[in-house]
Amino acid sequence: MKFNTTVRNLAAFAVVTVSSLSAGAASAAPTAVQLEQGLLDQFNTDYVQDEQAFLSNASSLEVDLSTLTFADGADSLDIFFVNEGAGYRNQLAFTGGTYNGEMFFDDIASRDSVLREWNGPLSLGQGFSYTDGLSAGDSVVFDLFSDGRSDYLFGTGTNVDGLQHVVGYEYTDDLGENWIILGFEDLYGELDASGIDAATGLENEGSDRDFNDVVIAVRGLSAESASVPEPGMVMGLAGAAAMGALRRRKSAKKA
Ligand SMILES: [Ca+2]
Ligand SMILES: [Ca+2]
Ligand SMILES: [Ca+2]
Repeated sequence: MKFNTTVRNLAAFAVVTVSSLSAGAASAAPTAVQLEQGLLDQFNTDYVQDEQAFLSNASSLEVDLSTLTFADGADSLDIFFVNEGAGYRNQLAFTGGTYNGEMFFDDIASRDSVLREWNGPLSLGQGFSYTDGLSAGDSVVFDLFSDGRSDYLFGTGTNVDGLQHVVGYEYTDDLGENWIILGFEDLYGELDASGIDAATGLENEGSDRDFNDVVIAVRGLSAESASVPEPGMVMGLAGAAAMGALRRRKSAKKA
């Protein structure tokens, strides 16, 4: 009798374990989604920089990307591929909530993009919807793996070349939904820099700083607007409030 009880308990335990594991995996898996054509066209027109066109105001971001969070009231985090103007085959991941380095596009190339590849697997506007694993206020960070070599985050401090590699824009659609559009630069170094970077010993890649190497649109995030930074000024984690105070002090001094 005791033997039978043990077997039943073990069996019950095994069933519970398996079902909770499979439920967890299923709830975390993203759903494939497609961006509405009108919005895709709009984002391509407004936010995809011409190939090799230097984006001179990359340090004057509309959006302070260090403040990206999962929005209060959002049902899901939806990430859509808008375009790519890159010869490299890049990867993109995000971290936030229960996701740690979640790779959502592992080969960013398309037959229909600015710099197309015949065997590119992505179609413009395709994306993923994450419905679990994020709570309102969770910070969300995106990470570009440049052809599997360097990885670049928002900001300058953590990037190997000390430069900005992401620009962000905010867009509100006709339904009142808020979008964050991110444009990434995948080449190492300052504009047109070549040879070895004396500061790091790494090789400059003759960057065009066009920030169109990957462009994505994301729904379900909120961010603080960036104060227009002084030239060369690095936005810290102190955020918009501290920035506002600093600007007020500067204005007062000038006046
Ligand atoms: Ca490009
Ligand atoms: Ca390409
Ligand atoms: Ca570029």
